[in-house]
Formats: sequence, structure tokens, C-alpha cells
Amino acid sequence: MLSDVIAAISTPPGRSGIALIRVSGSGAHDVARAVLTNFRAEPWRTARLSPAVHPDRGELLDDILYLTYQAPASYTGEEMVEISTHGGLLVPAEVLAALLAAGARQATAGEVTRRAVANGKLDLLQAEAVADLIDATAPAQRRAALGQLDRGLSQRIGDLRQQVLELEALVCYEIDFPEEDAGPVPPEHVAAAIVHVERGLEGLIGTASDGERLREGALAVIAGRPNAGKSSLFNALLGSERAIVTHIPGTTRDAIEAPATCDGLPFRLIDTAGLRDSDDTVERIGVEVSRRYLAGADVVVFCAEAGRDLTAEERAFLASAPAPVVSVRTKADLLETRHPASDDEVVVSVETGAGLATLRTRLADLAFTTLAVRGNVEPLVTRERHRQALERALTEVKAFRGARDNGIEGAVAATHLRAAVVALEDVIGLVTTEDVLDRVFAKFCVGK
Ligand SMILES: Nc1nc2c(ncn2[C@@H]2O[C@H](COP(=O)(O)OP(=O)(O)OP(=O)(O)O)[C@@H](O)[C@H]2O)c(=O)[nH]1
Ligand SMILES: [Mg+2]
Repeated sequence: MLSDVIAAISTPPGRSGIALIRVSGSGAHDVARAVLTNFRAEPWRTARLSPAVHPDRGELLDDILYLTYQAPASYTGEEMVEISTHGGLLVPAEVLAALLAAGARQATAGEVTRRAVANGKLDLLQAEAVADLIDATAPAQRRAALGQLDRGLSQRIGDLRQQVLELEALVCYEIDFPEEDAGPVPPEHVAAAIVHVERGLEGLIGTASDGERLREGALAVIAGRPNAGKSSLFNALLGSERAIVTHIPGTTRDAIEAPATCDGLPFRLIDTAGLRDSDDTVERIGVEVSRRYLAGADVVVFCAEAGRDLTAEERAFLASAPAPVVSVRTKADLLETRHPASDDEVVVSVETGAGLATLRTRLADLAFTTLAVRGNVEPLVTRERHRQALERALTEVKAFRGARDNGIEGAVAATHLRAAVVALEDVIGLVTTEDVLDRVFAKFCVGK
């Protein structure tokens, strides 16, 4: 169905040693043959050199290295050629243009992986994992994406689907033999199976908040009074002088966001304007912005100078913080004696670097609570799409239990189980409508 020949540059544009062009579809080898003067399809998967020329003009464009694949033993499951050209802006674009002139069509974003799904090489969860792996900036994101690519989540959801199917089979048996007194299936057997499925679904749904946070990065908002050392801490956690630091209170006027990694976990770190009542219009707006960010925070990094008591306002802020707080005492190097820190305070100095490692670990612990994120033994639900479908499945299983408890006829009650199965199949992509596929692949890059 989707087998016309597509071609795309799979590497990003710009100066680089090489660029990779993928050609896929039935007839891919013929298209490549028209451009690569030394083209031979066999032996498969063997690197060979060839000049690349324009098929009409015969002009030499590059000397390239290519590999051929025979369907279905390729990434897409189709006949494929992968061409490594020299990098840069011109050469890859010209070789691609030559392939298009030879009959290929420019691939759309995600089309290559979409074909892999269409041909059963990957399921939808694995395709999403490919996108997550490309977007990963923290090691924990890579681990989760690789686990999902290895069918970790697919298998877990497949198991749950299997359990619902077995439950369906038990119930069908009951429907077929209603006259048997206690029925051939003990009711407590069915009840236990229902509970088992519900627990499994709930367990997986329970990983969603950490999983989605892992994909997007936890929002860590640095807050505190003006001059508390927030921007200095922000820079120290990033390892670069991103925010302006001065001794003048009210230096930061706007929220600044930057990605950071703490203990291998991804964060979106926000530096904010110091919280205080101000007459300055710009600063007041900045403080408003800080409050808005605080409302959406996954974790708050509250800063106050070491060696002083917290003010009543600061204590009130801590008592009403909208998210878990890491209480940081800053500028420890300025103290002659040690700050008498309570257990939940982290004492830091950006001058000496003291306390920063502890702070990173504390942040990681507070923002990511599931062990799975760390050890990554269990699969995680990483997208809203997964969570919604799992919640739909759980609702249906519960509705089935409710219907049974209320003596609703077996065949009618069982329609809920059918709906649960469909919801689970949706996640894996066993039966997927075009619009779901469109949405999943819309965010892919061209050539992937
Ligand atoms: N000695 C020392 N000075 C620090 C440390 N952290 C911050 N400072 C100083 O404290 C002053 C204020 O630091 P900033 O990071 O700008 O404080 P802020 O909380 O961002 O301030 P506003 O943006 O005004 O709200 C600057 O002069 C910093 O150099 C530290 O660990 N040790
Ligand atoms: Mg600042």
C-alpha cells in the first residue's frame, strides 16, 4: 500500500563529516541505480563505494558509501538503500535531488518509521520510543526509551490485554453453561481475575506522572527573596553563566528557563524574580510571573542566606508551597561558623561548590518518586496517550465488575471487557486508525 519510493536526509543540516540519506520502497534499488554508477544490490548489507551523479545531467555530485537492504530485512520492512554522502549543506541536498529526479518522492516527517509500523517492524509504542530516544537529553530518558524500544511497555500492556481476554473467556463459559448450579467457573475465580487485572492497570497508570515528567523534564522553580542567591545557584546547577548576577536586590526581572540534568534525570530549571512587594512595575510583573511558575512547579527550590533566621513571610511561603520544597541555605562560604542546618535544609555555596551534589540528589529524589525511573526495571507510561487509554481500560473493567455485582446479564456485562481490550490494543497500536497515526508521527523529523 505505502510502497512508493521515498527518500530523505536522516541527519540534521549543517557542517558535518557525513550525512545519511535513506531510500525506501519497492523500486528503491532501481532509483539508487540511476544515481550511483557502481550500484549493485547484492550482497545485501555490505558497504560499497560509488560515485553519485545526477541521472539527467550526468554531473558528478559526490563519492559516497552505500548499503542495500532486501525486504523485509530492513528498518522499514521494505527494500532500502542507505547512502552516506559527505556532509554540509550542498552535497547531501544535491544527492537527494538526484534521487528525486530518479523517481523517489521526498519523505514526510516520520514517514520512514511510519512504514516500519505499517509493515509490523515496530509497534506504535516502539515508534514513540524512537522519537523519545532522539529527544533524550538525560540518561534516564535514554534508559526508558530503550526499554520501550525493547518492547518493555508493549509486553506489559500485552500481558494485561491477555488477562482481560482470559477473563472474557471465563465469562463466555458461564454464559454458555448457565444452567449448571455453581457454574463450571467458581465465581471467586472470576472475582480474583478481575482484581488482578485492575491492580495491573492501576500499577501501570501509577507510573504515568513520573513517566510523563521523565519525558518532559521536571519543572524545578528557584524561588526566594531578592538577593538570596537564586540566579547564582541557577548558574551553578547549569554549569554556565546563564542568568545575570549582581549584588543589587531585584536583578532578575523575568523567569529564565534552561534544561539541566541532576543525577541523570531531566529538569527544566527556572530562575525567577525575587518574591517581594515592589513599587517598580517591571519587577512587579516579574514577581507575578514567578508566582505563575510556582503554581506549575514539580519541585520548588527555596533559597535563603545561611546564618539568618527565616522571616515570617518566608515561613508562610514554605508552609503554603504548591509543590515539594527543597530548602536551600545559600552563601555558606560567607559564614565564619557553620550554619545550624535542620535535616531538611541543604547548605550550599556557589563559591566553593559545597552542597551542590547533595542538592542535585535531593531534587532528583523529590521530583521523581518511582523507583522505576532510577533502576528502570519496570516499564513506565510516558505519554498522555498511554495514560488515557489505560484509564479507559480500567474504567471498563470496573464497569464490568459493577455490572456483574448488579446481576446484569453476562453477555451485556462482557461488552465492557471487549471495550477494555480495544483500549489496550489502541496503546500498542494493534488496531490503529489513521488519525492516531497522524498524531503520533506529526512530531517526528523528516528522515526518521
Ligand atoms: N560569597 C558568595 N556570594 C554569593 C553566593 N551566591 C550568591 N552570592 C552573591 O549574592 C549576590 C546576589 O546573588 P544573585 O544570584 O543575583 O541573587 P538573586 O537571588 O538571583 O537576586 P535577585 O535576582 O535580585 O532576586 C551576588 O552578589 C552574588 O555574587 C555564594 O555562594 N557565595
Ligand atoms: Mg536573580
